[in-house]
Amino acid sequence: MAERVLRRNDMEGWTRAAPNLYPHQWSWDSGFIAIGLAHLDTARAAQELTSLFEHQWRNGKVPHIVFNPDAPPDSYFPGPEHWSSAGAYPEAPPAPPYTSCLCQPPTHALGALRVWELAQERDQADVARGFLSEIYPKLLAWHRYLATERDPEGSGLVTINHPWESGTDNSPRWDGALQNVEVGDLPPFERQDLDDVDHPTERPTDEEYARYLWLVELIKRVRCDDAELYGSHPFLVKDVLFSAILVAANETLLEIAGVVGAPEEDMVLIEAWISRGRAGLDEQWDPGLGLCVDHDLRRNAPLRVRTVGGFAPLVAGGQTPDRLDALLRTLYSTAFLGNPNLRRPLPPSTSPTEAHFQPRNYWRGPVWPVISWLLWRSLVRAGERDRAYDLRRVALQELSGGNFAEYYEPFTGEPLGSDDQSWTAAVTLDWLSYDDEAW
Ligand code: 9WN
Repeated sequence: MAERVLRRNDMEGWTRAAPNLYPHQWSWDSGFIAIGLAHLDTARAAQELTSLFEHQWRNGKVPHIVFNPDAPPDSYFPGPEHWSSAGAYPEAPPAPPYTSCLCQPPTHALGALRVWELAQERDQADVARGFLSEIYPKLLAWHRYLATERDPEGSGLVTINHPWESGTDNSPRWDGALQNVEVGDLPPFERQDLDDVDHPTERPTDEEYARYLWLVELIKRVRCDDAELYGSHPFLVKDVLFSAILVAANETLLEIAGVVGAPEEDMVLIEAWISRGRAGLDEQWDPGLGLCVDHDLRRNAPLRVRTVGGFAPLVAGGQTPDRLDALLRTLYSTAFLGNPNLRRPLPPSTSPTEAHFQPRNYWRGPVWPVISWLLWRSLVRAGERDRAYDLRRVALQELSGGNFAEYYEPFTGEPLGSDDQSWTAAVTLDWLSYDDEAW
């Protein structure tokens, strides 16, 4: 069934994130989708990433959406016309197809390495090696962009300009920082996303959307110039989960660099990014919460909320035994997997102990299978195989309903948001490939 979802969402060379709600190519979805496709077809999995990177900006940025020119008008808001000046930005590639001016967490190297690993099992190492040689310099340029333009302080932490860049759009992680954003003159807008869900409470509010659109407007006004944004933009946040995914992606890039025979200086650079990233995350550790927290650069204040983003150091790996213990204590506490009201011990996007927790609302409570997969992968890498095994088993139970939903209500297991979400199907395929007996 998971395979069928990916085939149905295949747009010949790239995959739409979902059949109705998301008819375009999303950046961090593609990294996960490549992992799923790697189980089905080496060349097609590789193509998922090469097609996305065809639209990489000149400064290395990978846009968060590549708009499908054939999608029906009004199928997604804000659609290509909203970003249409993107073709005119100095760093943007020629348009159409139009791209958004934002970016999302760098899951792409994780996808690329999985293509390589599985291709070897299928006797397709040559195809995959060719793909890695082609994608490696693009991945390096992408990670370099994040390490420089998005971290001029050299803190090891990536700065985001918009909640959409985090991928966890309306998480209460951003509530404090969004208070700095005063919405200016915005033309009236009509949302499309509410048509594709059962109830508007599953999606962000209109007030949140107004802020999102206003931030886009401000980014467009400075022609997406990151240095200018540093000076002027009201939403400037160090995102710990984004930064941790970059560390994980850099570890993977190091492996890819080895396969393609990259020069020694690249290895040294990538290793430095990894150490700097882990050190930056250390600085954001909040002993009271037992989690890592984001940092609002505008107010110079930590954003203290219990969300899955706080497990960033687990995702980044390489933690001391004490820090790993502290993270696991929080993960299995009543704030997360040990919460007695959960239908299944799967990580709610926001802790049910938080005042802002809402069990049906998008990133404010529901369980997202891709986030469970990320934590599962992190547990495996941390040597916590039994815990990882349990997480995967329980996640697959929830997915066996066959909806491949975007997210799930944590207390009932009800599928929410879009059905047939590509990245949900993709991580299902990856989980299914692990043999219970051999575990
Ligand atoms: C805005 C596609 C994307 C995911 C994001 C998720 C949601 C978009 C939206 O869908 O965001 O980018 O319109 O709500 O929050 O993580 O990449 O699946």
